[in-house]
Amino acid sequence: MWGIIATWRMAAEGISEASEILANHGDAGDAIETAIKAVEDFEYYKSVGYGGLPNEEMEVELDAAFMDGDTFDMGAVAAIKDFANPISIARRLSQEKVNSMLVAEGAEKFAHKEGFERKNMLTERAKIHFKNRMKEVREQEIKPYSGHDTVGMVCLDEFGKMTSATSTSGLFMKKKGRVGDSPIVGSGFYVDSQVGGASATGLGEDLMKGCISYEIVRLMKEGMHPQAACEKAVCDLDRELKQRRGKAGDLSLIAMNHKGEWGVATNIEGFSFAVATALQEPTVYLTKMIDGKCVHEVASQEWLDQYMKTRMAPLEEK
Ligand code: SD4
Repeated sequence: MWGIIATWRMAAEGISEASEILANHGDAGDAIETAIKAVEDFEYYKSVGYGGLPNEEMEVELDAAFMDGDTFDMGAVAAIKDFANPISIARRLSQEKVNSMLVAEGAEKFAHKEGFERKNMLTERAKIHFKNRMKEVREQEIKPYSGHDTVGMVCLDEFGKMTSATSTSGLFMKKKGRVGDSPIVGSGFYVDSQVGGASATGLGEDLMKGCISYEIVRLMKEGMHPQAACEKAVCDLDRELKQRRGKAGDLSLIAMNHKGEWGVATNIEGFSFAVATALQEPTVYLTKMIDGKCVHEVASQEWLDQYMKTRMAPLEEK
């Protein structure tokens, strides 16, 4: 059995590439890195890699992580600027026994020394988004942070090895140096090849309060199906946050177990995800929570076409 699951529609092309690697007896580390790079490289996805939206100083600071579920090796970068593929740097760091999570200049120095590709990640399109948002924030008192989609994945190869990985530009207009859940083990991602893995997208500040990716893996270890584990973890954290703090941020989780069974849960409307396994062609789903249970629907061709059209539509300064 092999399989790969990822947050958001934007992962679909990467998932397709990865599924070919996995079908041809490839490694879960190579497959997941390839899939995440595809998202990082596509400039119209505005919350991951090239084209990612900047912080409040109009700089693109990126977070990424990689974990190997056989050895628990993990590597992460946070608030890194001007490198094309943060995921590859995170994977390289996962081979280090110490110093495997680096931030800002330290991460950049490491990446430079290791010969990773430098790239100015701020696109003209992202600059327009920034200027328009600044104007909206000034005129309409809207929250600057809305509009953010981290890519997070879990992958299983034919040999039983599992990996998990994330990549994000974090929250639009975040403070310089702000780090979310995505590079934080247990919150943005976790994987154990003997059990399964999980990865998150949403409001990092709230996802971290539940160590939610680890919690899902823990529930799967107790025998829960990934779907039940995701639903329980998301509902419990959503409820606790509302009880104690009056509100809960966006929480969306994907998971896969060591058998290639998968699950997804969210507390928002319109969460999409992509999945492919030895038994299932790459498929994009939309999901919503009804009475504590998530209902997944295959995305229609019309929805998929519209998605790309809006992402790539010409953008003008307001
Ligand atoms: C963060 N969790 O930096 C990320 C952002 C995200 O969907 O996932 N957005 O908090």
